[in-house]
Amino acid sequence: MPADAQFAVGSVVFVPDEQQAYLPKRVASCTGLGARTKLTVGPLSGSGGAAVPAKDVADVVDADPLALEGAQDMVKFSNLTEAALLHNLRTRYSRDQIYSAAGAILLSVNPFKQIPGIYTDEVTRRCQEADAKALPDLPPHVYGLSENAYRGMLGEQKQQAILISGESGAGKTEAAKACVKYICARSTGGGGVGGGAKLLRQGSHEEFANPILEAFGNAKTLRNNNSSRFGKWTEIHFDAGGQIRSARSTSYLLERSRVVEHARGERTFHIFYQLCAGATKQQRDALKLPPAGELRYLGQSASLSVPGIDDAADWRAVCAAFSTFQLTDAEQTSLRRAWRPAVGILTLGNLAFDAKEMANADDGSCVSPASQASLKAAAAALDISPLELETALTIKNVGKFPVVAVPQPPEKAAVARDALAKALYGSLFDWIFGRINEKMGAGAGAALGGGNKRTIGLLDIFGFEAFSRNSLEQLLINFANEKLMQYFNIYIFQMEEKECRDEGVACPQLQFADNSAVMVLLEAKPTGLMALIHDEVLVPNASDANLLTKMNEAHRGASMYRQMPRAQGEGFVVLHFAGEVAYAIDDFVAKSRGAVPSELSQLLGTSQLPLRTMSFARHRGGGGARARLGGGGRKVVSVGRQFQESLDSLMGMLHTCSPHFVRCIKPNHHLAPDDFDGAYVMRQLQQMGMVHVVKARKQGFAHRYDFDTFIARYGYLREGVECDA
Ligand code: AOV
Ligand code: MG
Repeated sequence: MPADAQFAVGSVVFVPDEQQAYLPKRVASCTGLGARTKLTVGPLSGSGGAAVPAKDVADVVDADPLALEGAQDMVKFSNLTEAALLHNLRTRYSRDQIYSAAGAILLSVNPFKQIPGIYTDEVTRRCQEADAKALPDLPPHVYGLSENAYRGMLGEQKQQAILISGESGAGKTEAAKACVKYICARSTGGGGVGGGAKLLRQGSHEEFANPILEAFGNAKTLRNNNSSRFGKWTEIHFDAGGQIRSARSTSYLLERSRVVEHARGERTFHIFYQLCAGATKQQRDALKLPPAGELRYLGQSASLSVPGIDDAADWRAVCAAFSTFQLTDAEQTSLRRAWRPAVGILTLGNLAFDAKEMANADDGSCVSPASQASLKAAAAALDISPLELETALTIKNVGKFPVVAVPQPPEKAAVARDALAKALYGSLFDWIFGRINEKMGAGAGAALGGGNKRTIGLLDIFGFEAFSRNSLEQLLINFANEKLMQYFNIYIFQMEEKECRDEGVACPQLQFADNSAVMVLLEAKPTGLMALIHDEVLVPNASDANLLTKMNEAHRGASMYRQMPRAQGEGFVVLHFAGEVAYAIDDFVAKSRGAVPSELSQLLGTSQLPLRTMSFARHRGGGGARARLGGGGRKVVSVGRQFQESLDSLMGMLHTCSPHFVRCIKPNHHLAPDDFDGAYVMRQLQQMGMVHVVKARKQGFAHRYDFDTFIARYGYLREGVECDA
């Protein structure tokens, strides 16, 4: 290369590209240095070339040969750039190698197709039989990562956590399922044990827990046809011999609002469509289930069926899963009764209210004549009196001495109806979760981690969300992602620096995507956004407008906070680590209260259904934002505060674990196989702070063991090695 040219003719460089972020090109000619560089590039093979636009020249970088090859571990690049990371993933993806490593972090690019041979017994065996020296050199795989966690659990005597992140549809849930499948297979071979452990060892977590949890907790969204609408922490507990003893899952923030409304092109939870499509005539008659097309909450015909989803077959899988459960007769009866609240919710959705009726009726009720049948059906399904249901929805008791019955306008009755449907579904979901936990042998009420060091936990939590319209749900989800990012930073970067200091070795200055400023904005007390939202619920004149005023006053001028431009409506903007999100303030206070009117909670207490055994009472901690029915005079815990508390307890536990990170990437928007949208993938890599991560891993010390563990794993290397010292 001439001394006065930036790039050598014939060398390969990564050139900015609007659609693909960067593409590899061969240098055809190059003159000048720095800002004066004039560059023409052509295809990798063949001749010819075109000038690189002046604005892009500064971003052209030499291509690392390993990235062109598609290397297993990107920490090994000598010329580490974001272009190299991207191209390495692209090259591997084109060969159906969906996994890559960045040191100890596993990257997974969703193939959106079944790739033969990647989850076979042979791959399991290879990971299981690899010795300590060979394991890190195996092709990157979730099985290898799970094997590492399994060995860590046995060897380090420390809880292990597999933390899976990525945006909606990136493959988190599928990765989590693969990990559980591997771990179940890995720990088989011991003597037979009863109950949950046996079910797990047989791999039945796949066969029965997943179909049930996905039926109740997943839905079709625009981003994923099987999107998890809740976060999940699953723990698997082992005995000293490494055999599974029990398992337990905790759910976080079920998106209950989806029960009553969903965006165009999306659906409510799968279970409702499965019930309608799959129940036999006899079951439908017994449940008095109206045809799906008549049920408003299902979104009418627009979203009843989805190409690629067979609701009737899925219903059969859910029913079969319930049988695999090995339930007692009493449990089966109780579960069958769980369909009744589901029907109750669907028929409630058809209740309509109108003001004209209110004027005519003696009792001030506004239930429309056309929905009298739905009122009866909902009351029958919920095993309560129709008259009392009507009264509870349409009349509010105000004051204490005396109590005054105030008829509610149609809009308020509709809000009460939806609040009831959401609370019922939340309770049904918690109840199903509890039954599965019992069956898995962990007991419904066990604490996170359960104090058992021989545990592997898996976190499959909703990714960062930034829609055109965002509300409290998105703020909580993004708050959870900030917390995980903070944990990731602490683990990867700060611990790296601290350990270097503690060990007395020189540590390079590490750059990382520090999100501490936004964490202060969100969780500082007493003026962080989470605290202000919680406190607003407690004041007598609470309103969305007052809340917004308080937020604006507390954070005017803060670097991570802005008022939403008026033209977009009333709200605020947070500069999250993964990008800016504008939150509309409407309904923040009501959503944060999340309560069901006390009239309705009292009424449901009279039902003979398992509703009463469902967790209608308010729970503090664990289990996320549950249905809370008002009344009872207990201390108010807002939805946000409850979520914050359950996250804090999860984080507290994670800080005692050895983490294993899986970062999932979605290759394109339209869920298609063999389609790598470079610009879209690049945005995800940037949001994950991946370039900083790989640089830090390279500069720092990628693997850390205490002395004893190190000797236990690598002691064999001493044998036959002559030592000068
Ligand atoms: P998510 O959990 O990350 O989204 P999923 O795990 O549900 O995403 O994956 C979405 C879809 O991608 C799945 O239904 C599969 O069709 C496909 N897929 C994912 N991983 C694989 C794989 N390893 N092999 C083949 N197909 C795969 V969300 O739950 O929406 O954030 O809230
Ligand atoms: Mg998921």
